[in-house]
Amino acid sequence: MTAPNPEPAGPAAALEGLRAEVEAALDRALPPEGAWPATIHRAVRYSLFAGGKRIRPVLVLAAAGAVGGSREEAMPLACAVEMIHTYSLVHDDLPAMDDDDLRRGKPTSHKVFGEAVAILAGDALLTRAFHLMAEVPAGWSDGRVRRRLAATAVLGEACGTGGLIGGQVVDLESEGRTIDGAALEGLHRAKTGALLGACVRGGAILGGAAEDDLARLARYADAIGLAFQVVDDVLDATESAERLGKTAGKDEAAGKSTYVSVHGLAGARRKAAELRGQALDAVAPLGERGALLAHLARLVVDRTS
Ligand code: GRG
Repeated sequence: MTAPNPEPAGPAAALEGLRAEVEAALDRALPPEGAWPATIHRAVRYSLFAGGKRIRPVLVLAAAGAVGGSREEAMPLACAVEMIHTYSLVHDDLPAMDDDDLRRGKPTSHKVFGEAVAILAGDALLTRAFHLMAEVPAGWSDGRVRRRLAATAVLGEACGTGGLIGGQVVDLESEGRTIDGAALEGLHRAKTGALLGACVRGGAILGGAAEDDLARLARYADAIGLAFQVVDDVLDATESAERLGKTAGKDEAAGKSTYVSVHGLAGARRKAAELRGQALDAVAPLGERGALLAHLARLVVDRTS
């Protein structure tokens, strides 16, 4: 394995550096906008470079770094998770699903390119994500190939019917119905938590984590995966569309149960703070190595968009 990359001073500076590296790697991982057929590459790039926060790829790189792995080793997964996340947003916004006009502060893909191209842009992002994970250079050691395969399996499971897809189906079925706290938690752990969990677990696997660190990072992943959605529910209820870059108050309008409707605003905020505490406790034994993950846990809970 290649040597760990040095971190710039402080987690905030490290985070900015990683974001810039992710932007450049995503750009390299896709055909240029004018490549044949240009429409699909324009649509893919329109959504992928629309200003996402890049929380998921940074989590991959931070998890790999926390166990001594390199960015080079983890970058394909970092790009793959952002492609998959973007595909899920493009498809979620379609008229057949959430029927939304605004995403990442811009008109949604189907508003700009039409429904058929938006569906295909999501498909292209999902396909390219797994293609990228399968691009293993000749000459890699068996151990390195096995780690890449294991991370790919973690990613596939998180996107499947037990994760992202399953959570989305339950979410669609729960529109206009009241669900209890346990059902809501199950839905969120699948729809949002599974992919975030795959970022941390996959990054740790690619970094060559030992069993005890893997278990710590899995606990961290479970906590922030749920915290992310609890905070999303709070923001949906309290923030403007302008700040969120997407339609606000949609959950309530669609008659969906949320952490806020089930537990109240104060209860949802308490839950998010409790989960942040669990995430920080999980990575505390890593000391300085876990500083970026700790910073990200605070960002996920304290974010305002
Ligand atoms: C269509 C298979 C399929 C799944 C859709 C992503 C999703 C599942 C639904 C979108 C609605 C939603 C609230 C999802 C929860 C995940 C979430 C909070 C997404 C937004 O993630 P951010 O805040 O977005 O990281 P950016 O734009 O910053 O990347």
